[in-house]
Amino acid sequence: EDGYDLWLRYRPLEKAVIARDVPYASAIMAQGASPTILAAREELQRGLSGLLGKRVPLATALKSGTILIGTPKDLAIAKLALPLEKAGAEGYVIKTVGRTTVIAGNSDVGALHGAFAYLRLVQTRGMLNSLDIVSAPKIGLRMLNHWDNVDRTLERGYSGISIFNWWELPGHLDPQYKDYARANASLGLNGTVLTNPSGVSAATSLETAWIKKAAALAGVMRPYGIKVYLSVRFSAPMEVGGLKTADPLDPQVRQWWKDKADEIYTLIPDFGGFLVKANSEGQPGPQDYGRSHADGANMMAEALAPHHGIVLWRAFVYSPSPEDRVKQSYNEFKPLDGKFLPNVIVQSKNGPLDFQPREPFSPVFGGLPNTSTGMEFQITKEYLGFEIHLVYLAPLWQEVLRSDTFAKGEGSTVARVVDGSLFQRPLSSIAGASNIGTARNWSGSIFDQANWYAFGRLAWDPDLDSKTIAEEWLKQTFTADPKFVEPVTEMMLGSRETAVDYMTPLGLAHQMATSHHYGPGPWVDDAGRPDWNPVYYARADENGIGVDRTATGANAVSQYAAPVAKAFSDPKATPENLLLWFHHLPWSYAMPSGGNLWESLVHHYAHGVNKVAEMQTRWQAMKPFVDAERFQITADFLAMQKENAELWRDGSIAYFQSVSHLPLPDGVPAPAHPLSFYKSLKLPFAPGSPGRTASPFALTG
Ligand code: BDP
Repeated sequence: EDGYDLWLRYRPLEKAVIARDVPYASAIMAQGASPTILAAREELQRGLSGLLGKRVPLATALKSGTILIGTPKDLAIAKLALPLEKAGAEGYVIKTVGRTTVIAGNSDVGALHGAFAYLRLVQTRGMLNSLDIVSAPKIGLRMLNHWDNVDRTLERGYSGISIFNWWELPGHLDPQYKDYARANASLGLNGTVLTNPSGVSAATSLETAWIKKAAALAGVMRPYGIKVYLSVRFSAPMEVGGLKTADPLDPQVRQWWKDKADEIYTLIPDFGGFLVKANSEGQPGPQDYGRSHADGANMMAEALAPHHGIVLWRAFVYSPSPEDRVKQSYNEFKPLDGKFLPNVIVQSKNGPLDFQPREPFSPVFGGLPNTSTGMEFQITKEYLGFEIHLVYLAPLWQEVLRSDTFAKGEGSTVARVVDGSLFQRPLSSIAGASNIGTARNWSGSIFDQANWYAFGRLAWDPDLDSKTIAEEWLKQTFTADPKFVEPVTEMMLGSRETAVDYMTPLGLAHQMATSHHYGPGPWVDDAGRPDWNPVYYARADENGIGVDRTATGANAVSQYAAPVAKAFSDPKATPENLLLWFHHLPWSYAMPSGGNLWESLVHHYAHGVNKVAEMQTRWQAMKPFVDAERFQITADFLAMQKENAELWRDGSIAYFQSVSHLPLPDGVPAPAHPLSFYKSLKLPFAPGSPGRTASPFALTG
């Protein structure tokens, strides 16, 4: 098996489970003939036939064991008095009525989501005899953000090239597009941004010929309830429209965006809207004309509003400035709170810096009560070992979503900001920077499929638990045998902390080598800008390490609500895993968990490597449960991860020891090589390395 089937494998269940399930799934009756209902029927038939090991027929009359799917437009469903009022526009009810299973939504897409949920239930070996399920998504817009360039290179992508073959579009629709839509719909995702917000792709894709290509993709996504969005470049009126300016207050510019929006909606009537990266990392934006982010966003919002389109305006902005980089996004957007039109969402990365293995939550969440604030996670693991390292990201996302902003007192979690309920916002959204490419297994590695899966599941319900999600994914992707599922779930759950340990323990961040971000580079101090340098984020010297972000330093703590600020201001109250993010402390600082700071730091690196070795051993023991191909790629990658983790450990220890001049704690072996060796390491073939890609994005620190 090569992994192409993802979690929609539908291989036959165990014989006993089949015997148990067959009486409840003997035929499928779909009410309605829309493309969406037909897609749901097709999926049910394909899924059940595979799982039950024999073709499940379509039926036109209800019999014992029939699965009935549709909406209350159908009288048979309407008269069942299902609790559909709790299912919302996109959710579903699954209910056993006598010997019939009814899968219903208020809309066809709701029913489709129900079909996928039902198949998940069957695949995870749930009981089918007395179902009574109601589910509705908690977040309105649930989308992937592709950082795919129109030349098909992927920014920060490690899984081949873009699946969107712009050259062949719109003439040829690759069958993979439909499988992509199926996979996303199975998670309940309802949007996809097709193009990269950085670089010229975001202008090119607004040319008429490219809009037609996007329209063809929209046609494939539509039955699956997925709207397409485009990234747009702020200067597009000049690049595409030939205007002399992109000033958002210029009437001609405003007209250009209106005309462009009208054109797009003529070709894509259900187009979702625009994603914008402006005045960030060299991208053009309203500030080039002395205007604010609100001026820029509102201009686009006005153009999209007649068509019910949305502007997703990224909050990831920072510029060379003496101000602490992690404060800049909040500083920029806080004064604009309440100034955005209703169809604007300010989309912030989860942390105030940049998709690090661990950061505190961004103070933008909770800080903008009068602005719809969307979440942006990174599914592609730019800072977490690319496709090579086995790192299950759900625990990271869950940690963020469950963080309490205290914006309206205790319980004001990030999840409640993002789902719009805390501030009663009209719009809510969550986006994941995609890890999908042309690799046969989609994500580059098998275990990175779990990150796509987990993102989608958390987007539907941010309160889901990472353990539940891991178990679901494993059962559908490999086997339901507890001898496999239990140890591998445990391995997945620990994998993120392991990466934190060998890369950036105790609240360190951005210690990655320049530009590609794969290996260690804590010594780097010569990047293009101070805030692209790892030394900026560790501030290590012979006295200590860490960044003082309390009132005596950069005062980033002041951006959080009082109880949070108070905790982060005190090293004793700051979670140990964020200690050096907020505090500069002496090497001799006594750690609550034992030992001093220096010893603790070194131990974390060593522990991380040991944990990777444990993952390797554990995976070897799983050989009997996994097919050869998927077993081998995972084993190979774990071996590569181990080597890389050792480099992280030894390179980091060698560097910090050169600064602290302290002896290594007992039992920790000295780095295998002198510091100069680690400094000399180059990764010329790492994706994203300078010279390796023709893509137009600017590589950053
Ligand atoms: C950084 C990446 C860069 C992206 C940027 C962004 O290194 O490639 O363009 O984030 O999110 O982490 O815009």
